[in-house]
Amino acid sequence: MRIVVLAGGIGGARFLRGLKRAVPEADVTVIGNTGDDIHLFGLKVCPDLDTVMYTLGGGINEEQGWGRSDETFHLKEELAAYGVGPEWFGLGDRDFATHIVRTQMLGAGYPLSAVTEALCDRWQPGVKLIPMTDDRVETHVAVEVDGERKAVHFQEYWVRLRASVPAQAVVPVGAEQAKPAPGVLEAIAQADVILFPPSNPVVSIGTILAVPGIREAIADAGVPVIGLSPIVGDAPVRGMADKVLAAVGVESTAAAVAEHYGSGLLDGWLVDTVDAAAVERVEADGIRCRAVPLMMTDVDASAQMAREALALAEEVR
Ligand code: GDP
Ligand code: FO1
Ligand code: CA
Repeated sequence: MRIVVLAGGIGGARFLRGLKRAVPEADVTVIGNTGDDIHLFGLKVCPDLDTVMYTLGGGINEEQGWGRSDETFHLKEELAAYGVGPEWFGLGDRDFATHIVRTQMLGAGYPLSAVTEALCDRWQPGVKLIPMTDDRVETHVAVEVDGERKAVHFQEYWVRLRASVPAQAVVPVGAEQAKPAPGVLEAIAQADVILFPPSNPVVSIGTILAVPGIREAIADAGVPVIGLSPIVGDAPVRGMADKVLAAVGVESTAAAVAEHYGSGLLDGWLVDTVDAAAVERVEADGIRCRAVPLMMTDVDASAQMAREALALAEEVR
């Protein structure tokens, strides 16, 4: 069975680790978010692609959920000694190597999809990992600081500002002109099921869906599209998804996120057992809904979530 998963960083990666335990890994194609990508120190950094690659390849910092295990920060410290920042973004020495290889290959003319494949040759994530696009897309967030409205890069909003100021708008700059990377539309067209893991609905899955052609291909695929809620008990399990949901006028509840995707896109939706009361509301919107445990406390729990998503897919098929 061919499974396509749209993934952000930590939420997507942890779900995929469970999915790999539930199905043959060769069946899985992951379309990764690149809206979080940022150029730092002349290097191209792709946080969400790397989080998926390191998590599935065994190189992730488990506690943090991003960056490399067994990491040191000498290079960052040396750069800071020259007064070269930003200091607010924690790039470690081991991680730097990934960005150097990526930037070098991009400079030599390889598209990001080919570079990602080359990096995955080392990490062997098992699944096929494709960036949503080879074109440059950068999520920017409109904020008001000291009475002045300005746009900041998503990473600056998320990491430096810690989403402490209200997001007035979230814009995937460049998305409108972007084309899906080679293999993206083909994987969707050939899929037997499409999954939205508990990734951020706005800045992860929303950004992937903003690449022209991807949303349409999913809606037209004619196969079950099943999502898992990243909102449990009316709050994100981790991170600040509530802040970017507010920017698009969506309340932070499992039901509201399902409605945000809509029955035109979503056939089934899993909410956590604490949100069982939401099932009726979601089903009234024409989306089949079940309440099951959705906390990815360990790989077994994530694998069980994956099985529940696939069972719901069979129910709506
Ligand atoms: P990011 O790019 O690193 O922010 O990761 P994603 O976009 O893939 O996922 C972020 C979302 O994962 C957040 O909104 C969290 O609420 C959600 N999340 C993290 N851990 C869990 C979990 O154990 N269960 C559920 N249901 N959601 C989770
Ligand atoms: N997240 C942080 O909260 N602080 C950091 O300093 C940070 C550095 C970082 C470096 C490489 C990388 O791949 C990811 C990194 N992240 C960091 C995580 C990442 O930027 C965010 O979790 C997501 O993009 C949010 O969606
Ligand atoms: Ca992300």
